[in-house]
Amino acid sequence: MADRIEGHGGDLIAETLKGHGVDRLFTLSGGHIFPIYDGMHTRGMGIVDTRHEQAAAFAAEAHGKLARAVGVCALTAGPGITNGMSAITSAHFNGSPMLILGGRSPEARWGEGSLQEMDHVPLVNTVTKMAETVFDTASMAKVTDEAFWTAGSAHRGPVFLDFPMDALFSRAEVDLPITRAMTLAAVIGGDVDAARGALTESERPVLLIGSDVWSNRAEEHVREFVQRSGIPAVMNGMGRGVLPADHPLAFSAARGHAFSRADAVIVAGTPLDFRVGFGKFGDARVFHVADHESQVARHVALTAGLWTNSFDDALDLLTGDAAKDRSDWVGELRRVESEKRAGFQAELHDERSPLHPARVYGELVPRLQRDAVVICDGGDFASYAGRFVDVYEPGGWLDPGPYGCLGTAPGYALAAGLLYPDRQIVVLLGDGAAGFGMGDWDTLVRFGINVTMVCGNNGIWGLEKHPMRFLYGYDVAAELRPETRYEEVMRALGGHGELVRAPDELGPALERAFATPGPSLVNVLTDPDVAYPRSSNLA
Ligand SMILES: Cc1ncc(C[n+]2csc(CCOP(=O)(O)OP(=O)(O)O)c2C)c(N)n1
Ligand SMILES: [Mg+2]
Repeated sequence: MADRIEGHGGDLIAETLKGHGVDRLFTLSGGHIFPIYDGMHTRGMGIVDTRHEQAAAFAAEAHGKLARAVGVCALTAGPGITNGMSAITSAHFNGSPMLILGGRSPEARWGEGSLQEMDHVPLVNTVTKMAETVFDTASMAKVTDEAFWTAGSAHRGPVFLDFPMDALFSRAEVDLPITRAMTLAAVIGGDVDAARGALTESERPVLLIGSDVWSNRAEEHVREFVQRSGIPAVMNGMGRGVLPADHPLAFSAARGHAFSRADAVIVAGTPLDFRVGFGKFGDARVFHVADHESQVARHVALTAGLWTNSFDDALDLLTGDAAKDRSDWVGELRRVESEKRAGFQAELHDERSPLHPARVYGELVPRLQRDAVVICDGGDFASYAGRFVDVYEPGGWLDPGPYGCLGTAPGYALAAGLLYPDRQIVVLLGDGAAGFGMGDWDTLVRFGINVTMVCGNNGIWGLEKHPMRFLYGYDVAAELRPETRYEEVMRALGGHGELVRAPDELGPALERAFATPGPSLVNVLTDPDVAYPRSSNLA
């Protein structure tokens, strides 16, 4: 990287990003951001253009989650940025490192009514770690560098910059910011005294491993900790796969039992939100270990709240050195896990047509590779994925996270496919969710993304229809058209499509989809009367 550079604003931004190892930009075209394209294009950096800014922004978010490096998108002024808002907000809720480069109408005419003249910073302020308009061309490299570091350091999240068009097209000569390496000494903050050795005597501890274990690159250390301590673990979000699903101390179906019987629950790297019963685990003592002070729960009476850049050191602090035999507890959980899994078998092999949604997983799961990347986008159909899909490698599971935004799939698949052209990438897609992003199936075709989308087509917004009927005895606004031919849409856009009406058609259709390069959609007609057996409170 040159020490000094002369160029337009886009050159300065692109050169800074290149210095940080960025090699692709997700975007949808707009004149306000042409210099950013020019800066990246002339440096041989990839420009991945989508059909809707939500896909560009979700792709940047997913790149951040998967690669554990800041994902970058450029969104044009006004509607480009508002179209990206849901993905920016998802990145905020998910702690995904992401940099949004926004266009902005020219400063010299501000107030005169230029096209898309809008002040974006107040809009994005509440869901970003940093949001700034860079008025001065000569500052663009330096502020981009600062934004990059801010997005990528714990607790990670989205950072927004926009650039007035006149400043972005102008030229400057500047020193390039020096790229710093991030080496931090291990630090543990919070209730350190209350935590020290607190688990030494615990009979029935459970560890919940969440996304920030993965995003802080602590998966190997946490795996070793589990091995050392013998403490059984459950996983959520990007924490799935930190222990392979077939590890003797990994549990999923027994999770409810584990939380209700535990005498201590250690939650590492995920908020104590609705996904974990808001952090109420019966009488268990609760320990929360986060990657930043701001992330430690305040709504739960914690025995100890810790923040750290070294999850395994914090966990070691809790357990102390003494090894304890907890084989009875682990045996109890294994029995429950096996019973629950045996109880799933009937629906996994259900013979009905249209299919029981669980049968889709009965066919799919045995065909998943160990390092498959599984992406969930939908209501009930996606919830079944959480129950039935076993993850064996961390970074192999992408759900929308606590913001629960439908429509993530095309952007998430785009990022995953570009990162891992040789891995199996599978999207579990509700038919309602499909409608949010069909235009970007075209993007998946254009970029040759090897993804198999399996659409659970029940003809309804199932996760809304069933609860509404339960509450009111009727439902409105919950119908979709039955048997919509989503696979024909995929074919029309240049991908591969299959329709499945009966269970025995599904396996061969999946095999053909996996074998076909580029995107495929397997449209599986599923029984609208089956509702996911939900036990958790969402609100
Ligand atoms: C952007 C957005 N809009 C609305 C919702 C509310 N919502 C949650 S699940 C759901 C139904 C999803 O239907 P579908 O994708 O067909 O899956 P199904 O439940 O039928 O399996 C809706 C509308 C949401 N989560 N996100
Ligand atoms: Mg549906």
